[in-house]
Amino acid sequence: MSKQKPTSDDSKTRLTGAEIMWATLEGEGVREVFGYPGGAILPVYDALRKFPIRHILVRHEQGAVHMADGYARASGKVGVAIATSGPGATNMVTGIATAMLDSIPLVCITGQVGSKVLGSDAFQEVDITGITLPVTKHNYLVTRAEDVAPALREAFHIAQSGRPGPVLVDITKDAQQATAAFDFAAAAPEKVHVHPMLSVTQPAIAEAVELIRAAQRPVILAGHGIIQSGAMKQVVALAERAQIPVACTLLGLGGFPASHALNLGMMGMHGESWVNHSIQESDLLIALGMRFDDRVTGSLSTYAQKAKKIHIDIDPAEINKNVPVQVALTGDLAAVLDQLLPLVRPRDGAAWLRTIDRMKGDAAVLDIVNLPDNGHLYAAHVINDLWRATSGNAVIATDVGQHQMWEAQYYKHDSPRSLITSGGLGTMGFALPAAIGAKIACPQKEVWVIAGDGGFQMTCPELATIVQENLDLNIAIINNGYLGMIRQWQETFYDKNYQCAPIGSPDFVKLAEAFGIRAAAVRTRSEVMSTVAEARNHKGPFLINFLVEQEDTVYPMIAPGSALHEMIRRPSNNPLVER
Ligand SMILES: Cc1cc2nc3c(=O)[nH]c(=O)nc-3n(C[C@H](O)[C@H](O)[C@H](O)COP(=O)(O)OP(=O)(O)OC[C@H]3O[C@@H](n4cnc5c(N)ncnc54)[C@H](O)[C@@H]3O)c2cc1C
Ligand SMILES: Cc1ncc(C[n+]2csc(CCOP(=O)(O)OP(=O)(O)O)c2C)c(N)n1
Ligand SMILES: [Mg+2]
Repeated sequence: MSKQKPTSDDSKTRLTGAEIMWATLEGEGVREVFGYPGGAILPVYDALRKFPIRHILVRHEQGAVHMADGYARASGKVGVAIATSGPGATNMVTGIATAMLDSIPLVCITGQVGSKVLGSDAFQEVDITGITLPVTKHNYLVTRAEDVAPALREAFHIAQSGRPGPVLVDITKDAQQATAAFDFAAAAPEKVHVHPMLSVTQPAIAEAVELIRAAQRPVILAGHGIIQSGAMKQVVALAERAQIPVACTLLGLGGFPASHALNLGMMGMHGESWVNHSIQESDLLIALGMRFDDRVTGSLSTYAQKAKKIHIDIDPAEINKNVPVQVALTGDLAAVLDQLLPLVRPRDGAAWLRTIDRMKGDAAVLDIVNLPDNGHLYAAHVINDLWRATSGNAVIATDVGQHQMWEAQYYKHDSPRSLITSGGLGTMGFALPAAIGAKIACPQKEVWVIAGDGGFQMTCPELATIVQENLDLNIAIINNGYLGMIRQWQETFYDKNYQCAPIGSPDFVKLAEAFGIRAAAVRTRSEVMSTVAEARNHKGPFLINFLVEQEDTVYPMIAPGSALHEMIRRPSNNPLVER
């Protein structure tokens, strides 16, 4: 970390460490932060009134980090969360790990006990830099007021450069109280980490171009890195010029428009069968900003055996980590594609696209919109209806479980940053606070939470934050009376031994009303559209408790450790039947 350079006239710019913290955030362009006070961070809260920054008081520090995370995912900016030492800091850990696993840029600031008592088991002392070392991109313990600005400026730089991620800055109470000279410009990081195009040499580019030219059955694997790099246009250009079909990861949804004719849909454990079969039959995979997660590959020893692979990713650690590749182009995706695209010649992909269409014909789900109402309310129908009602334009924050997978299958995302979901850590309780962050980042956008009855109960006290901030966002609880994804695994792999899978809930309508939020329950399909319309027309938050079919299963599914093509398909009596 670079130390702030001394200025010639310190007297004009001397501030407390706490004031320096806010002034630095202001200088970094921060307008909103999410936080919760406590003893070791009180000097910071005392100084807040002097700065034009909106502080959103949360109900739990995990919520603050998920809000900062949702804010970052929706806007592309760095999210900021603040907590006190000890329990405040440890409550942040799940949120930080969630952001780390999905490469989300955050700066988390914690108060720490005084520097003189560090290591003495002082009141509310925990070694939060030690605890978060494995789940942060970097972290700092700041013990002097003059180091506050340089540490924070470096934290912002690290959080958003290269592969983004969360950075924690722990500031002792005496560092917040002491004074130091403040000069924002002088506190800029000395070492700016530039990410060179590590292996983007002309021969490597030429090799990639030749692999694309020669391929008969290419597939683009579209990942989260497309959205993070802002490379959507380049990816569409590549796919269209070379007529290559595109399969998306969960976090890549929206990075390539769902309605595009070349979009196959989501790959992996709950991807549609034609998507996974295309990958297994492919002779060239072009992986763009995705990390071959195990939810995506199934068993590695049987993964895409016939395919050569090109991997474009900003993080060299991802290259050859899970899947060996023939050509690696390590750098920012948009910049790499800018070099590659002019060299790619139009190709005729019709034969391969026809083959995939035939696979699709065999497995395509009938348009569930047109399925007759059989008196049951299926989660897939609810989500598909929500997609139609919002014309696919809403920002959706999902929780984790079956409803998350149905959302991925039945809400079609055409634009980037419109799906906010915890992929890598799979953190239940994420959706509600993340949606709050998204709404604060993008107040003009329509924002919906889609949460399960289990996960919603993990962070529902944040309903109070929605009311406090007067946020106009809507909540859909997909209430199946179960920890549904757990029940599904027990049904399939544990002989239907539904241990601890049924879960009771409060009356969610009454719960919402107790917070001052309008709410309604929906039990039949015929009520879905009218209730969604009521929620959308209502000025202010609205919660809908969808009482859906209890023992419903997400298909297709790949059992853990199985090959990508060994899918458990929809049984013929499933309401979402296949042809
Ligand atoms: C219940 C559950 C079920 C799931 N089922 C599925 C499933 O069926 N299918 C599925 O796909 N996922 C599924 N997931 C999600 C899965 O666990 C992973 O989170 C997801 O596949 C990761 O997608 P990704 O590799 O695109 O994104 P990330 O994990 O975010 O990786 C992004 C990659 O892009 C790179 N990158 C970042 N910025 C840039 C840049 N500027 N330029 C170039 N590269 C960049 C990064 O280095 C990284 O390698 C599931 C999750 C849960 C919780
Ligand atoms: C914090 C946390 N604890 C446990 C899990 C394991 N888990 C994954 S899905 C799931 C069930 C989710 O139930 P619910 O929220 O009702 O959603 P549903 O699957 O029914 O749609 C559980 C317990 C998790 N992902 N996160
Ligand atoms: Mg449930």
